[in-house]
Amino acid sequence: MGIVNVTPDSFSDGGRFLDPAAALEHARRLIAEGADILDIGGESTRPGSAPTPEAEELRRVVPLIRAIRAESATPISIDTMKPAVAEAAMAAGATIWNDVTALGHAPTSLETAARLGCDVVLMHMRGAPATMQDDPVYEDVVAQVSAFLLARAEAAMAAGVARERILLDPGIGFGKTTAHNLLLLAHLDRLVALGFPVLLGASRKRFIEALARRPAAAGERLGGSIAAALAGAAAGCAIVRVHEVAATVQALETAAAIEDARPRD
Ligand code: HH2
Repeated sequence: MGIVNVTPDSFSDGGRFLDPAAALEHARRLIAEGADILDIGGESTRPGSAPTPEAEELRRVVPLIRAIRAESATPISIDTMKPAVAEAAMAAGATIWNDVTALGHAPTSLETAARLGCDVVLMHMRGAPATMQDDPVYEDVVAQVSAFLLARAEAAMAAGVARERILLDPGIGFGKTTAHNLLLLAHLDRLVALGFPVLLGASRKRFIEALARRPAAAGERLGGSIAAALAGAAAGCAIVRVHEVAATVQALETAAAIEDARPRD
């Protein structure tokens, strides 16, 4: 899944693709590099970010989705917490609702997802982006994130979302310390064992710099991003959400080929 952020303030590429022509060009490039899905976002969820008004978010994402759909069959995901934005995105040609609030932001989110019949990504976040990094504490982060995701999947199904439409995401960096992120990355197999496809979004996130021996600005975290993507693939994650598609695809292909060549007993 390649990321197209149409925002002025995303943590790693804010402002680069706010211009519609630049965003479309970026989407084309990610498809050419091997993205199987494009994730379009019009509201930044980086730590401390302010909410985006609905009309502005619609203005950023809907024409872009239409333009991509007019020239490509690559599946499109809309990264939004607003039901009205998800609905407009689906009408424009998206088929996946990626919601960092696990359909918990608006009272109508669950029923809207059920009515739209789209795939839904349910992500774990602690609190809201404005405050989520204020001293996050968990007793057992893997167990708590798993329990939360399972409860949200059950709520979605109770509202009428089909089981096979649901994907789960641990929400790396969303209300988590570096230690929490590492525990989640080391136990992705436990999330996969819940029985839903798992999406992993670790690309360019801050924990990579926290682990590095040298400072690494957001655009300098490709190595760590690939390491996390490979860990996700090895644990059975279905989708990795990344900024740098070409290098990630190459890494995944090489890792898969090495795995295939391993002796089996
Ligand atoms: N991370 C970000 C945004 N959306 N969605 C899912 N399902 N999983 C994630 O890990 C995830 C996400 C944050 O990254 P980015 O899109 O690069 O930045 P921003 O939120 O600042 O636009």
